[in-house]
Amino acid sequence: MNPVSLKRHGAVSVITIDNPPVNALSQPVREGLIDCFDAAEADRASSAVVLICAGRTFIAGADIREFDCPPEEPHLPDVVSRIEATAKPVVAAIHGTALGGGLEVAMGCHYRLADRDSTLGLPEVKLGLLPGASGTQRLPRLVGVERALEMMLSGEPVTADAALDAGLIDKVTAKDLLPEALSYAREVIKPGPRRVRDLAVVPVSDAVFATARKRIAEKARGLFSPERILRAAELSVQAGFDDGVAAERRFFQECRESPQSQGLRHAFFAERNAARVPGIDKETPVRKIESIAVIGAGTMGAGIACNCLTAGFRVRLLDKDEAGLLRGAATVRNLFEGGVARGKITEREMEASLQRFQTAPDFSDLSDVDLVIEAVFENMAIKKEVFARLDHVCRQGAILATNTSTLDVDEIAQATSRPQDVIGLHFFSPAHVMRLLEIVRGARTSVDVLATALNLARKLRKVGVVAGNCFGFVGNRMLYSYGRENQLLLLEGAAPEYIDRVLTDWGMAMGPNAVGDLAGLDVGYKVRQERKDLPDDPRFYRIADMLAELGRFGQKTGQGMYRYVDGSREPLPDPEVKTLIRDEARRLGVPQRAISETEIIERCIYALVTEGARVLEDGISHRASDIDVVWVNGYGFPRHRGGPLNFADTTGVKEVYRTVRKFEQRFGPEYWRPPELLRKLAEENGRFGDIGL
Ligand code: 3H9
Repeated sequence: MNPVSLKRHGAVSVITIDNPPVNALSQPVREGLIDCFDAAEADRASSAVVLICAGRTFIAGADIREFDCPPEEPHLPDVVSRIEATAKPVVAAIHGTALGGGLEVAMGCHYRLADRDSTLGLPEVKLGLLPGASGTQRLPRLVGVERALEMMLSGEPVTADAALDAGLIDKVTAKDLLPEALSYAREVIKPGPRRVRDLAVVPVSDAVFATARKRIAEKARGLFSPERILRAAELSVQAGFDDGVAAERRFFQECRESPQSQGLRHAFFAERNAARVPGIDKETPVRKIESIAVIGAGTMGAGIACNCLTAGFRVRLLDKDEAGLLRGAATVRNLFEGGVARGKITEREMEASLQRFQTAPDFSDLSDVDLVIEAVFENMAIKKEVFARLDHVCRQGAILATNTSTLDVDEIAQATSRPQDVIGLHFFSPAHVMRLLEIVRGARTSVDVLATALNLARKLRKVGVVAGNCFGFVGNRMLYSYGRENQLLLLEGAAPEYIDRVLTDWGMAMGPNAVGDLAGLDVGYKVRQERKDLPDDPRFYRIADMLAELGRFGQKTGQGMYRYVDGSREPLPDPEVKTLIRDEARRLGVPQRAISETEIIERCIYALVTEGARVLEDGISHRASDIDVVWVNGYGFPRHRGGPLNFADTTGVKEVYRTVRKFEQRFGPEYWRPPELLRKLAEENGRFGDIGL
């Protein structure tokens, strides 16, 4: 079926795009638009044109899937020019989201009318691109350079009302869109076409660009497309429209071919694929969740409570004593007040959320809740005790979730008489901010509980990724390998700040040593103390253990891998730690040496890749891209590299395998024996992205 159709309503031609799910501008849509505009232009009985979309949204952009294939005609910039060249007035009728190429098409139209609930934006930067269908030249003409830069560099959409204020659109309506658009089209027959390309750009001082450049250097360090967006915006002032568009086209092609855009596009689709879980579809029943109890009022519990309240749930918070409960309730309020102070929510929204919040003095208060999320201390005995009590008090059919980050979900489930209702919901700290929710499926977790958890993730505005049950699931299991290499590198002579600098330059949000201090070195220490299956290697996490035993827990004690002064969070290198490491290396017979940046990156990142391969081999993840989603959203892995396994694919699995073999020979097989899957992919010239579902 042709995704673009033309029908005349009296004197107005209506061109409708119907290309579900989001009316992306795939090749047949572009071709259909040219054909329909030609036909509408030729129709003597038609005096104006309305461009509208069927389904849930106006055009949400170019078809991102096509960016991996050779471009096919007609190209989008030509389609936009064709629309603008129409001799009759053209009205874009916008609902849902007009994004990227979608907004560029709308800006090619002569008039723009939007539904009050719609949003408009140029999010290309989030895909490592820049608006490539004249958006960089049209937006500054409509809203001014400063506002255009803000929208293009943040990629954040604006509301219809804000777009109207800014001059991006001409009219907002709360009524039925098509009749409103028809009436608007009849109104503009007289004034006729009005072309954005003919508008002058209001000149701005150089300081505007200098400020934007500074912001990019701070906030988008190492990213490829923001600088090109800026350059294109400069050209909107310095060059004529056609020259600006020609330059934008060149920049767009450079961006499209860049590894960064490939990584960001991979991350986009990986997040959407994560919701596809074998055995679960639209027909799978889900349980109703309206009220949630959170057990454990520490930082994590309070963050989870805040997240659930924001999503509209009723929340009860429980802790072991009154003091803990009061502290937890105060933390929840503080988190909301912080949101108000930063302009993220209004005072009214905060009050509305807090109205749904209660503290629960006792387990018996949990008898009617739909879901319990346990966030108590990471200790199996304590967790089992909590679950046994929950089993006793909760209604049948309530979902019992544990926020454990490492422990065996099946063992916890065995403390109840209803293991089918038990699941892991692993939140990441701060829970009201971090986007990842690792959903751990126990051996007996029922399918409807899993489907409900996936729904819950969406409601909490998180990406839910399903993982099987094993130590640390996907994220923390892999973190162990990454952290192990960091710890060995310390003994071998790389300073904490050197390792952290190399890995953050590579793109990690924080270095592993700064992360350890932030999370608390006592936390990992206690987990290792409980584990029975650690390698028999005196070097294994040795430095972290020593620091924890010295009471150097990190930021909270003012000393850890780094030192901190006057309550500041800035990590300062600590000569005492260097001496401690050097002495311990000597004691253990580990020679210290100069270590290259490449070695640090390869050892830390390939440790992630090899463990990721094992996670796949063991069936803990359904597909490689789920692992990527976990690392990008929960562990600060650079999004523009797509995730550890996408990074392996772009480096070449063969190349990764060769290096892992080299490490095996040099450092021994215990940590570096290549997983079978890695060997097989390397031999077959395969990619992680091709395996799984
Ligand atoms: C661009 O326009 C470049 C131009 O400047 C220049 C070109 C020359 N393409 O997110 P959802 C799929 S760059 C292909 O779950 P929601 C998505 O994969 C583009 N597919 O729904 C999913 O598929 P599936 C600039 C797309 O309601 C399904 O649609 N535009 C595209 O939560 C539903 O998506 C953007 O960056 C696409 N453009 O959110 C906008 N968009 O069901 C990207 C979506 O098989 N899109 N799909 O998994 C979004 O931000 C959200 O999808 C949107 C809807 C807000 C529209």
